[in-house]
Order: sequence, then structure tokens, then C-alpha cells
Amino acid sequence: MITIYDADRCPYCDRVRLALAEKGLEYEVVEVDLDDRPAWIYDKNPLGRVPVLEEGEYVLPESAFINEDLEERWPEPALWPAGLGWPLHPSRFPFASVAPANRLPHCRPVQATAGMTRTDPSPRPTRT
Ligand SMILES: N[C@@H](CCC(=O)N[C@@H](CS)C(=O)NCC(=O)O)C(=O)O
Repeated sequence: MITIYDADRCPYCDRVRLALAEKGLEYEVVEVDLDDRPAWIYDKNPLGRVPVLEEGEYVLPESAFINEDLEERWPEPALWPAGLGWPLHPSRFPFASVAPANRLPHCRPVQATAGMTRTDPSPRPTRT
């Protein structure tokens, strides 16, 4: 079962909740009080932020990467059009502030993309 560490007022959590709803995935929510954050949240995200997805031993912070991970594991229905290139580059997520990978050592997608730069050749989609 997927667990989402969540805060009701958080737009980044909204982003993940929307993706989960779109894909029809079941999940449980652990509400985190952002005004009085529990110490254990830093075990799940060294930055102490929500959202964080947890599934067994797998712990993944950062809403953009969570959604990318959901897309990878449950591709249907797709969250974005085909042909954008894969994996998606963080710069395509305007609201994603991506932490340095060394602060998120357990975060596979962040590590996978951390070496990329804005000059990487994956083409940006063009609007028609
Ligand atoms: N880039 C992160 C941002 C997450 C974020 O800033 N969450 C806020 C709540 S909306 C938070 O946990 N703030 C606590 C803090 O920054 O200390 C993401 O996309 O998941």
C-alpha cells in the first residue's frame, strides 16, 4: 500500500493527490503538521518537506519525482502526452525545487537525473 505524507494546505501534495486520483490508485494518508513537524519526517525527507511517498522500504520525496515514479510504474492513464522524452527533466516542472542528490541519498529518480543539466539534449516539447 502506498502511503503519502501529506499536508492539507500543500500545493505540492495536491499535485501528487491529483496524479494518484487520475491513476485510480489506493493510498493512505499520514497528515504532517507543518507548524509542528515531527522529527521522523526528516528520516523520510532530509529537507523535512511533504509530500513523501512511502511503499515498504521505498521512500521518495519531491512531488515531481513522485509523479514521475507513478507514471513509470502505472503508465495508464498517462499524465502527459507521449513523445516528451524519458526520463523527464526536472526543468520541465516549473514548481519543482530539486534538492541536491546527496541530500536525498535514498531517492532513486533524483539520483538518476542529478547529473543532467539544462543543456542536456532531450528535446523540449513545442506548443502547437
Ligand atoms: N519541491 C518540493 C516542495 C515541497 C514543499 O515545499 N512542501 C512544503 C509544504 S507546501 C513543506 O513541506 N514545507 C516545509 C518546509 O519547507 O520546511 C516538492 O515539489 O515536493
